[in-house]
Amino acid sequence: MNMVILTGAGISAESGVPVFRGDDGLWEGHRVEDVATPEGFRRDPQLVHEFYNKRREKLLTVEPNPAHHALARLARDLKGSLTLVTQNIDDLHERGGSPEVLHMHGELLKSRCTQCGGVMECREDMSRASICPACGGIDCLRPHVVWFGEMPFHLDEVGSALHRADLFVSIGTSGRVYPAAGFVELAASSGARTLELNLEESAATEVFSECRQGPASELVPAWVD
Ligand code: BV8
Repeated sequence: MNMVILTGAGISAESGVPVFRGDDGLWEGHRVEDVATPEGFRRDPQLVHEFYNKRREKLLTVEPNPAHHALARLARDLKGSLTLVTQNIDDLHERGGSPEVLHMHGELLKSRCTQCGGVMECREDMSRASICPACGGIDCLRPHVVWFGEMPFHLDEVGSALHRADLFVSIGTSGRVYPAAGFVELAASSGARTLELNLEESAATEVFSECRQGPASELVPAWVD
């Protein structure tokens, strides 16, 4: 049984990581164009560093929830036949015990040098770490995340996993951001069954063969176990 699981901000919401869209969503108070595009970073790198520094500080204070732990159990049971791809840039899947996580939108706890492309751990205020330890460049570090208009990571690997999937499960995503939002159609066109686990209806709900609604920390363990 080949399975692909896609997660979004909703799986980390009960850990205390804010989602993007919704009342106190991350995009509230920030224009996406200003904090999640390469143009915004070029215009005002300090603003963007502050946006990600705040999220990094918050991430270091939260813990994985039962949904993350349940997916780690599933990975152990399914061994190599589970592909876990996340839109999230937090490390809660890893801390919850998942052995392999494809971060298609990058990782909050990493920075990348815009001169040499070097990727390094980053757990502090990146705007102060202005020298690249890999190439010695000055003021050349950016968050290692995928902004709007940038190519997501791991698309080839995810594409082939979707092609051979028997089951595609989407957990905690609004289904508004592409190419992730198109994965369900790719899986269905390859003959996979599709299941959505989400707090409420998403933009893609009617495409799924089955949908269950509720908080991920209850839905995911009930489904896995
Ligand atoms: C690309 C940065 C080219 C990192 C993010 C028109 C049509 C189609 C596409 C486009 C278009 N115009 C522009 C595009 C492309 C664009 C796009 O899709 N725009 C949208 C807005 C229309 N996409 C891109 O630019 C992407 N790159 O297309 O490259 C390309 C691609 C493929 C092949 C060739 C070329 C890059 C997209 C990545 C952008 N970066 N963030 C960061 O700061 O985190 S996007 C941002 O939104 C996050 O990464 C996040 O992952 C993503 C999706 O959000 P969700 O995870 O779904 O979170 P959200 O808050 O929206 O929803 C939360 C859900 O959880 C809700 O449904 C809620 O009900 C649920 N929930 C809440 N609590 C719980 C819960 N569920 C369960 N339990 C709970 N307790």
